[in-house]
Amino acid sequence: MAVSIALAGNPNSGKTTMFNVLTGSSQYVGNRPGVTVEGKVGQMRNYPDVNVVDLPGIYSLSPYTMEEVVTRNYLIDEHPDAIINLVDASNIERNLYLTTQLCEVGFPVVIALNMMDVAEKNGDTIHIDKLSQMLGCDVIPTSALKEKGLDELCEAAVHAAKKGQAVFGGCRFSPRIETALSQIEALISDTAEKLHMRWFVVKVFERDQRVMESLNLPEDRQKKIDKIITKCEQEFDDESDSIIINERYEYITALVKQCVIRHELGTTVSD
Ligand code: GDP
Ligand code: MG
Ligand code: K
Repeated sequence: MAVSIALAGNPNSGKTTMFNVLTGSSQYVGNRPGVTVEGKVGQMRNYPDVNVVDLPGIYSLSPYTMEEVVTRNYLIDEHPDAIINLVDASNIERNLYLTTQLCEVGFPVVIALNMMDVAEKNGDTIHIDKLSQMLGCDVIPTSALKEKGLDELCEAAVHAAKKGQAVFGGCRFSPRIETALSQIEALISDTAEKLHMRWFVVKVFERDQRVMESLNLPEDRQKKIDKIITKCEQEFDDESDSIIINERYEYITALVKQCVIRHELGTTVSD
């Protein structure tokens, strides 16, 4: 059976350009957001048994836009063998917000750190090994436009897909939130698919209605879960989904501080 590898990333991170160079297709490339709504499929160059799927551009795996829902459903229902997450190297903080979520879904993830030509022109230095180590997945510098890094990317992605080792990464949240997440996990662990457990647990904490419905939990468990979440919300004086958003950004800020040196500052981003 063919291996399938999905391209996921923010709008304008270069997914369609990458899809075209990896598959020899000529899909429309442009600056319009949301151009790609249905995932297009093509064969990976040099790998006849590998399919590449171009997913819609998204900023988050929340359920608020059609693109987000298409991508979520594709990941959870169709089970790609690996995800190539396109990250715009010249806009790394914003792009990593989605990365932290993709790393929670449970598939092997390889990051194509794209637009490296732009980052280099800006004089930025990105410590690839450190970034890879902190995120727990391979990071391959690429330029889809200049066709750089493509062989390395294909090799890493195919290797990850065939090895099938999921990334159980993403952020570590604060201890209080991790405690609540463990309590939720205990209440859904016999219903939610093990592969996607981290994803389900975080989504339940965020009170994601679609995920709650898909789990079809008995009422007493729903009540217990609600109590766990409400307690955190009271302690943090914030809604659960914004607690998660804030902690993701804190995590990314710390990560970028260690991995990216901006030219114009000559020092790390936050100094
Ligand atoms: P998508 O929205 O993620 O599918 O992104 P597109 O493939 O449509 O690309 C958005 C824009 O970025 C287009 O103008 C591309 O030519 C350009 N682009 C894509 N990859 C690169 C790259 O690696 N370097 C540079 N400089 N531009 C790129
Ligand atoms: Mg596109
Ligand atoms: K686009």
